[in-house]
This record gives sequence, structure tokens and C-alpha cells, in this order.
Amino acid sequence: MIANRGEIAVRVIRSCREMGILSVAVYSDSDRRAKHVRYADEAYHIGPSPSRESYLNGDKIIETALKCGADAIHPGYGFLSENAEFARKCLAAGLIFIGPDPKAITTMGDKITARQTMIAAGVPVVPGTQQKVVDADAVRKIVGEIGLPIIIKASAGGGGKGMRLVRKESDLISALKMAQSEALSSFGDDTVYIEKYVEHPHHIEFQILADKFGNTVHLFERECSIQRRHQKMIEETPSPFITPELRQQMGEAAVKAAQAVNYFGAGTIEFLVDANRNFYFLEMNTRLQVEHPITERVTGIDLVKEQIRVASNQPLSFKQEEVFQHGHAIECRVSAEDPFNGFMPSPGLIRHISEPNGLGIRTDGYVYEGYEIPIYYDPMITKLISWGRTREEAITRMKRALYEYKITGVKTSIRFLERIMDNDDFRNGIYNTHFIDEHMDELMSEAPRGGQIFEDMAVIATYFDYITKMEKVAMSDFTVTQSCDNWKTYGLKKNLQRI
Ligand code: MV4
Repeated sequence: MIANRGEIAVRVIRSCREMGILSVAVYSDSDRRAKHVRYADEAYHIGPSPSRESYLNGDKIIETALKCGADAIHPGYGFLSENAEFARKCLAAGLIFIGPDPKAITTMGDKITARQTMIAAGVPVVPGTQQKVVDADAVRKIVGEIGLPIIIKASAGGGGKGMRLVRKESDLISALKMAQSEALSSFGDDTVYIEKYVEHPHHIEFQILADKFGNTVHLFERECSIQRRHQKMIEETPSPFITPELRQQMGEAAVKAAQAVNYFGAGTIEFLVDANRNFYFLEMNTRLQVEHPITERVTGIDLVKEQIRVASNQPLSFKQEEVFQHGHAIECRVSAEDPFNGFMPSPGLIRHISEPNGLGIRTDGYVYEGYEIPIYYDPMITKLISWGRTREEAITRMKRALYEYKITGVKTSIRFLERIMDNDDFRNGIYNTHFIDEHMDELMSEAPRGGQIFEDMAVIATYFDYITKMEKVAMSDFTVTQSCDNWKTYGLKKNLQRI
């Protein structure tokens, strides 16, 4: 059973099918017509559209899994994937949880415990506190040791939520109070800790796989610095920033980090890398990640298959010495958002979709023509992955694929992604986590290329052409039935409504 929706549910079912494993989808009210429901072998309704009442309702999901006779639950990413309580309930119900031991989720979910564990294991962490910071005295003590600037983080947080950067002595105490109250309201826990603030960092993560027989391997890195408001937009591997020596050191550190929590399954060790190429453990993600396909593309290893093998007590299908980085892969996350209007979500009906294809292109998506993107969930609709023998070839191919990508009915980030592929700093591999903020003006400067509207019109013209030929009707048989902004809806005139 896949306790998830969207592209990742489809992705997991694909590996199940190749392995001869029957798959079960679950769905909410607004997902009745979703692709994962159509693609799975069976599907069960689990509740209303809001995630709280469906994809986050662990008890209902477990009850459904038991009823339909599922052996295991794959949680995908997001939703219940890093919920130790849910993992425990699955195991208690006699279901296999396709993920690590709940203890590893708990240890890594608490960022202070994670830091302590990494220090004990000899994995470098950012200089900072080893214990929670409660009051002004503790703040002054650590600032005396490491100096300013510092960053205050919620121990129950992660992924950028509830962080406060402090550059001035006079802001320290108010920032502490704000961080604590934000942590309390967001996570129900006001525990915070302090790290030295690393300027202009790269976010580079290592993919880990481990089985239950003591084999822990890494599948190299993913450079994830192209992000906006802590949402990744583009990832690539290999990282254009790190050297072969650094890659080896970070890979060894990542394996050590995973072994320190007796990890099994797929996981990711996130590092910050500063401008001098010092690296520091940041967090561990105890799940399959959105950007896993670029690792699959350069290593040739099916991460979901390995997850399922591990969960069914089989060893990994390969050894560390057999893992190589072959060529270069890039992922662009395509979302139904309007980049030229503050990335406002743009849910709604997909009127037309034509996805790129061809050598070196993979799309992991779930929308189709006639599908209505619900308002309730993440706006990401497709992950576009390109591969090339070199970084340059992967970029050129990604540009070509973005050019081919046509969607009408909803606004998407496609044209914005195209501009990043054209950016000189990106093309030269010179960027860090501030790239989008620093280049926002250039990336947004002109109005969207006249292109999009002409593309839309070309699609519409093609439809008219098709319909008029196939149905032996003429343009004059149509009439405007609705009109809104730049859009008109045409329908056949009343006396011709047989098609
Ligand atoms: C930092 C940092 C600088 N110094 N920690 C943001 C997400 C969360 N996982 C940790 N984050 C950061 N932690 C120290 N000590 C800068 C960031 C950060 C960041 C990290 C990764 C990717 C994008 C980022 C964007 C802004 C800040």
C-alpha cells in the first residue's frame, strides 16, 4: 500500500509492478480521478480532501491496509513518511513499514539529539551548542565562544522552519524569545539550539542505502542549492562545486552518520559546505526524497526497489565498489505556480499537456489532459530529469525539454526554469543557496516571453483543425460560450451538439 498521492505514489507503484508486487492506492475525495488511483492494482477511499483527514490519518490508512490484506506500507515523502509514531503503529499492526527503524526517525527528528549523535560518531557539525538554549546567559556563553553571526534553530524543526539569523549583539535576546515562541506554535515544543551562521553555503546531500545485514553504502551527492524559500527548485549530480577528494570524505562521513543510528533503508545526509569547502552535517532525512531520480540516473540503481528489498529482509543488490557516477543528471521541479506573480499557486483544469521525451529525458509526474489539480496539496506536478555525458550536455538537453514542455489551463514554473538554464552563473556552475534571491531581477525582468501565449494559441489552433476535420464541422459551427480575461471557451452551436 502506498500511503501517498501524486507523482511519488505513481513512482513507487512502478517499481512494485517491475518486482511483481501488487499495489494498493489510497485516495481522498478530490483524488478520485488521480493517476495513482488509476495506475495501482487496487484503490481505497480514505477520507475528505484535507490531508489531516486523509493522507495524514494514519489509523485509517492502517485499518485499510489490514482490510485489503496489504503486507507493507510505503509512505513516500512528506505526509507520514517521517512520523515515528505511524511507523511504530504499522509494525504493531503486523505491517512492514518501508523505511528505517522508528528509533532512527526519532533520533534524527530531534535536531539536538542528531547533533549530539553526530559529534559522538566523529561527523563534523557546525560549531554551536550541544544542549538546548534556554536563557540569555546560555546565548551569551555560546556567542562568546563562536562569535556572531549565529542562527537559532528549533530542535523539533528542520527544512528551514523556525530559524532566526542574528548578526547584531543587541538582537540576541529578542531573537531567542521569537525563535522559542515560533518553535512552540509550529512544533508544540519551544526547544531551540544555536549554530554559527555559515555565510553563502552550498546545500549538498548524500544518498545512503543500508540493509539489515550491516551493509551501508552511499550513492554520491546531490547539489541542492537552487532553492526558493527552502523549497528546492533544481538539483544536480555530480555537484559542480566539490572536488573528488571532498566527495570521498563526505561520502565516508555520510556512511558513518547513517551507521551511528543503525540505519536501514534509504536516507539522506544533508551537509552545509562553506565557501572554503569545509563541510558540516546539517540534518538527516529518513525517507526517500523528491530528488532521488537524479541519483538513480547517474548510478543506475532503482532506489525504491532497494527500499523494498531491505524492508523484506534481503541484502542490498550491490556493493559500494560497484557504484559509479556515470555522466551528469539535473532535475527541475515543475509546479503549478505563477513565477511571474509571486509564485502564486495555480490549481485547476489541465486543458492541454504535451510532455518532453527523447534521449536522456525522464518525467516523473501524475497529471494528464482533463485532470483538475486540487487546491489541497503540494503544487509540484512533474519532475523533469535530464541526463548528459557532461554537465553541459545535461543543461542543453534540459533546455530542449523545457522548450518542448507545453501545458495550458494552469500557470507553471516552466518558463522560469528555462531562464535559469540560460543564466551564465548557473551554466558556469557558480552558485550557492542564495542564487535565486540574488538573480531574481534578471530571472523575472521581461514579461514572460511572448512565446507562452503563442504556444497556447498554436495548441488551440491545432485542436480546432483536428475537431473540424474529424467531425466534419467548420469554424462557423462554433460559438463563444464563456469569456474570461484572455480566454474564450467555444462550444458547438446548439443544433450541432451531437459530439
Ligand atoms: C544554516 C545556514 C547557515 N548556517 N545553518 C535552511 C534549511 C535548514 N535545513 C537549514 N538551513 C540553513 N541552515 C547554519 N549554521 C543556512 C541555511 C539555509 C539554507 C540551507 C540549505 C539550503 C537553502 C538554505 C537557504 C537559506 C538558509
